Formats: sequence, C-alpha cells, structure tokens
Amino acid sequence: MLEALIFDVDGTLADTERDGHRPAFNAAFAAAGLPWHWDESLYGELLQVTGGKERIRFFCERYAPEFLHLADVEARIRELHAAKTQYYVALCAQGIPLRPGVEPLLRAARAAGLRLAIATTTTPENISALLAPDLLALFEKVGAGDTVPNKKPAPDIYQWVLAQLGLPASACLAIEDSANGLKASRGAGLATVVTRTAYTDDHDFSGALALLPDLGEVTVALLRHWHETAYGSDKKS
Ligand code: XBP
Ligand code: MG
Repeated sequence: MLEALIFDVDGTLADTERDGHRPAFNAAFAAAGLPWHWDESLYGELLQVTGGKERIRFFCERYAPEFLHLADVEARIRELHAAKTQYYVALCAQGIPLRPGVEPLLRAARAAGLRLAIATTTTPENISALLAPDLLALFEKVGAGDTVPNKKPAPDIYQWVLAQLGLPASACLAIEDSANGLKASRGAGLATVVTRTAYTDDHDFSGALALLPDLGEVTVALLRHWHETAYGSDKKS
C-alpha cells in the first residue's frame, strides 16, 4: 500500500535553476571578483553535475583549471558556495513560485494520510527559503545536501530518507525532474513519477513510472493507482 511520497526539490517542487540558483552563482562569482558568468546555456551543461560545490569544481575543470591549483581551493569553493546560498535565499525571499499542482497535491496527500519527505541535493537553508513554513511542516523528513557523501545520481539520499521513514521503497513513490534524480530514486528501488522542466526536457527518463509536464492533473487517487501498477495491489501480494 502507498504510505509515503518522497519529493525532489529543484525542478520538482519549483523551477528554481534558471532564475534562482544560476543568478545566485553569478552574484557570488561577481562578489568574489571572479570573471565567471554562467549563462542559461552553460548552466544547462553544468547541471549534469548535482551539488553546487561539485558544480563549481566541474566548471573549473572544464573552463578555469588554473583555479584548481590555488592552495586553498576547497575552502575557496566552500566560501563561494556559502555566498551563493545567501544570494539564493535572498532570491527566494522575493518569491519563487511552486510548480503547478504542487501545493494542492502536498495538502491533499497529507489529508489522505500519506507521509511526505524530501530527498534533495540542495542545502537545507535553500529548502527553508523556498517553502513557506506551513508547507515545510508537511514534510516529516528532509534529506538534503551534504547529509550523504554521494549526491544524485547516487541513491544515497533516497536510501537515507527511506531509513528515516522506516519504510521499504515498495511503500513509497518518488517525484523527480531530472535524469540524475531518476537514477538516484530508481537506484534506491523507488517507483518514480517525473515532471520534466525546460532544462530536463531532453533527458532519458527510461524507467519512470509516469512522465508528465507538471503535477497539475495529478491526484492522490492517481498516485495510488500508479503505485498499484508498479507494485501490485496488496490483495495480490
Ligand atoms: C538540484 C541540484 C542542486 C541545485 C543547487 O538539486 O543539483 O545542486 O542545482 O543547489 P535537486 P546547491 O534536484 O536534487 O533538488 O547549490 O545548494 O547544491
Ligand atoms: Mg531536481
């Protein structure tokens, strides 16, 4: 029986990358006096690496290798990322809207007795900045950022959340937006509904339980139906 929904954040709860995280990175680079500017196209390339710190390093490997030879490069990347997070939190304070159907589905799922959790690569501060307190309170467990050593597409964050919930993957559904996220959730054995974004439209979503433009038409009953098709209804087991 379906007992819990595990949501990704960036790209799933809200379309945060192009107009949220990307300008926050650029503001941090400018404040540090670095001549780096991630335009929409370059950022789409860099999104293949999850985690802001890991993405900065990936950018340096490809476009600014000299930066990696600085003695304190790890500290410099951590400082850049901390500054970026502050800029992102400030952008969220201006209001980044949730994607269609997200808020109604979260509330309906809780009203139907489903447990909710988050499994994301972004930082906890970014989640608190994005979600209003009454929405954040709907999530029983939040797995975020550096909670686990290996970020998506590794399954670690989903495995951590399942352990925190005390549930098997077969009692849950994951909701994701990207190929990395789908690999992570499937790696943890989770049937996964995908709502693609402009950045992930061309990703390979093989293995997704359903592929949607957004959650606007998704109800708790439909999720329960999809879950049964994935795991079979209890009366069969
Ligand atoms: C998306 C990510 C994050 C964000 C940036 O996370 O990969 O790294 O792009 O946030 P998810 P940080 O789709 O798993 O929610 O800079 O805090 O990493
Ligand atoms: Mg995502």
